Parts: sequence; structure tokens; C-alpha cells
Amino acid sequence: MSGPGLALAVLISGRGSNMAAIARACAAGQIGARIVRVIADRRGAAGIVLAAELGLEVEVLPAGEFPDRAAFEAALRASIDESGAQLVVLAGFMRILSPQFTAHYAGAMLNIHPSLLPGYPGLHTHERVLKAGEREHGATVHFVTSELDAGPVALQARVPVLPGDTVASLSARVQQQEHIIYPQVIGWIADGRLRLSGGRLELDGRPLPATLP
Ligand code: NHR
Ligand code: GAR
Repeated sequence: MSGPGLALAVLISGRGSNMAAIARACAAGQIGARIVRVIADRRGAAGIVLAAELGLEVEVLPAGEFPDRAAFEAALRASIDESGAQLVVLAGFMRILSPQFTAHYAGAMLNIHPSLLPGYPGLHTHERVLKAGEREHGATVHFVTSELDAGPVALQARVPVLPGDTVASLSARVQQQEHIIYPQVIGWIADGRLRLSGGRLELDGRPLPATLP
């Protein structure tokens, strides 16, 4: 698909609510970007139907049906590059990517992770945060590097953990914030405001994370 704005490939494994939030921000002209392809790694991902309803081009690459990870990643890379995407957006994508793959998209691949990184990398973050009795939780948008959930942080949103919270209530509160901060960061990149230089992020020429006044 051609048109103005930063071309995005959005990779999903599940519901696709972040994908939908990004699609809405693009359609509303809030960010200078457009989704050129949605790629799902599982046939059962609910986000596939949602993407089609939103009029987005969807490709399903069922990871389990490839002979090995290298074959899956080769197909994924071919699909992304063929779509003309300039930025790869992991949105609830649940498959760890090889160092070769992340190196190919260095500085051009984002992830949203449901915790305040560097706290709680990996899976089941809401459950672990509740079990630990944390009073604060949140979400992090970061650039993807070979090290899982450890790439440079672009933006975080904090939410309180409230008495009586369950995984469902807490994850809903976190996801509400995800749907705000993910489009925001993509908009910064589309406008050329956010840059990765020498492994460090700069917003409007100033190093991130910005210090609050
Ligand atoms: N790949 C690299 N190299 N670096 C990152 O930072 C990545 C990544 C791939 C995905 C998302 C991530 C998250 O936000 C992400 C970041 C899946 C797992 C996982 O353990 C962990 C982290 C993330 C995504 N996946 C299992 C696996 O063996 C499968 C789990 C499942 O299918 O339920 O790949 O947290
Ligand atoms: C999001 O909350 C995202 O942070 C999380 O999965 C959810 C996907 O929701 N990502 C991970 O857990 C990555 N390991 P969505 O499919 O509705 O966007």
C-alpha cells in the first residue's frame, strides 16, 4: 500500500487491541503513519479478524507450521520487506526473535511490554506484580534488541495497583495506557523527533529519558 506517512508492519499473536489503537490514530490523522501490513504468527489470533474489519492487509504466518525458527523468520522478514514497511511494531507478539532478526531491524523495531521495565521482563507480568504486592505497575515502549525486553526505552506509563485488583482489572488498566503511549511513540518517530543514535535515544535532540522539571 502506498501513501503518505511512515509505513508500519504490525506483528500480533493475540487480540490486537494495540494494533487497533494504532490504526485508529493513523486514520484520525493523529500520527503521520499508516499500517501497510498486519502479520500474525498464529491462525487463532483474534486480531486477524479485527484487522480485516479495519480494512487492513493481513498475512498469517503460522510459526508452528514452519520446519524451524530460521524458516519462520525468513518468511517473516520477506513479508515485512515486501510490504514496504519502514518500522516494525510488535503489538502483543509472543515469539522471541533471533539476534540475526533483531539486528536486521536495529533501530526500526518497537515493542510494547506490560511492565515498568527494567522491572518484570518476560511473561505473566500482571500476575507477578500482584503476587509481589507492588503498588505501581505500567507499560513500556522500547526499541527491540537481541536482549529480551532490554532495548532502549522510549516511553512508559504508570498505573496504580488498587486493592482488590485481579489480573483482569489490572491488565485492563495497563492496556488503556498502552493504547495511548504506543501511538504517541510511533508519531514521534514518524515526525523524525525520536532517534536512536549510538544505542541512545534522543527526543527533539535531547537524551531520553527526559528529566521531569
Ligand atoms: N525478541 C527479542 N529479540 N527481543 C525482544 O525484546 C523481544 C523479542 C520478541 C518479542 C515481546 C516480549 C514482551 O514484550 C518481544 C520482545 C514473548 C516472550 C516469550 O517468552 C517473551 C517476551 C516477549 C514475547 N515467548 C515464548 C517463546 O518461547 C512463547 C510464549 C507463548 O507462546 O505463550 O518464544 O514481553
Ligand atoms: C499487551 O498488553 C502487550 O503489552 C502484551 O500483550 C498484550 C497484547 O494485547 N505483550 C506481551 O505480553 C508481550 N510478551 P493486544 O493483542 O490486545 O494488543
